[in-house]
Amino acid sequence: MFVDKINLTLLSGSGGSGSISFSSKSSKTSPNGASGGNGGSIILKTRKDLFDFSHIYSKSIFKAENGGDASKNLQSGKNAGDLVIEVPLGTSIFDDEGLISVLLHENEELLLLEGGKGGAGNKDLKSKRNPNPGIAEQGQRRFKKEVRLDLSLITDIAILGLPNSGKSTLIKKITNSNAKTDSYPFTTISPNLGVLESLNSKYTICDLPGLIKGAATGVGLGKSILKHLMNTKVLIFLLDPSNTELNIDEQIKLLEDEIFTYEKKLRQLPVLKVINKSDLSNNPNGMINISALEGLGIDKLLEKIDELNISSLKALNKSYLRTDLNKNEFTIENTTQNYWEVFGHEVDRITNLIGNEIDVFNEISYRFENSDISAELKLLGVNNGSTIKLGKFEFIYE
Ligand SMILES: Nc1nc2c(ncn2[C@@H]2O[C@H](COP(=O)(O)OP(=O)(O)OP(=O)(O)O)[C@@H](O)[C@H]2O)c(=O)[nH]1
Ligand SMILES: [Mg+2]
Repeated sequence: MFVDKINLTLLSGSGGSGSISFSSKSSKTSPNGASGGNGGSIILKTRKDLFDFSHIYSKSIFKAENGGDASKNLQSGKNAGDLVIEVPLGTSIFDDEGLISVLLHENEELLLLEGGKGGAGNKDLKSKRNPNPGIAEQGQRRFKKEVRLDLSLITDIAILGLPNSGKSTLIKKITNSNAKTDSYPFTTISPNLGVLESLNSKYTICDLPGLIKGAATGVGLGKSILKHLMNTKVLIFLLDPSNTELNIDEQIKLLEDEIFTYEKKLRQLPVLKVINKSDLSNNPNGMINISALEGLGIDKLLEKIDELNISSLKALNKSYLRTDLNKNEFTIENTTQNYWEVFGHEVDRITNLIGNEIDVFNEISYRFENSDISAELKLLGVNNGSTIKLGKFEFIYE
């Protein structure tokens, strides 16, 4: 089964906790609690020989390992390995805010979800303010993300036509594909890929399901066919003179209408208009005439393909990466008058401390005062005496 859309739930690993311990030499003690290990991140990586998501289809939840907790006396926790999910070239990644990234190149990596950072031990929390802290950070909690992956196949040439025009017969004839062909329409319901070796070059070709009127607005397989055109460089319109409903010009019009309605920039791609089934009728037309079934005119077609110098052409899709990924975020809610509640990862970073109560309180106050949250609250006009809730901590703003 060809899977070109998939939803995944991603969970990175939590960071391990730092430790609280002290070395004591004679009467002097000094903190020596080490840091916890980082949790595993989730990375997408493209692999050239993948052409859909069927290898991850049965597994929709991906969970990276947690970092190890630190032990006493300078023993750090172990960093967890990253979880790498392999995807085909041409993968677009979306979350509920929209497009995150488009991966088009071989071995391209996207750090999609960072692992939780390991917590600092009391050794690393030493400061002028507190040279002998009895506190450690807990590991940062895991991050969770729901994403949708959508594939637009990367090919040199896409064969388009109405149902039954002979697209699959053609790809079978000129490539190593063993696409299914039959005399009824809609034989092909997902793309077939093949590699064409001409005298000069090698091309990847894709035979798509038949296009019908309304495809661009979702009729039939519509958009799930047309999206593959975003990563191809040349279109072949395969036209069928034996079609009893639409003549050649009407077929061209239908294909153009649907393709350009879907995306007007597709006008930039070169189109080879090819009349198939020329064994059945004479077509004294300026276009390329072939019979995919009987192999007539194929040499001429390959010649035309070579003339396009496809390696110098570009597909429409561009690499893309949204920049706000993995940001330290927070949201502030002013639920009732003089009561401000703050949520998000930045809150965790400030408050995830364990140990001696006074040291914990002092450290949180210090972090809060130096954080973007404090600056934002000022901008929002929070009054002195208001209550601020940060995670499970509440305090009065002054
Ligand atoms: N006479 C003749 N018949 C052909 C030729 N090419 C394809 N056919 C026939 O046309 C019918 C449809 O061929 P397919 O290759 O399955 O057509 P398709 O465009 O892939 O069809 P869909 O996948 O349904 O869109 C089959 O019966 C083929 O044998 C040709 O050059 N000459
Ligand atoms: Mg077909």
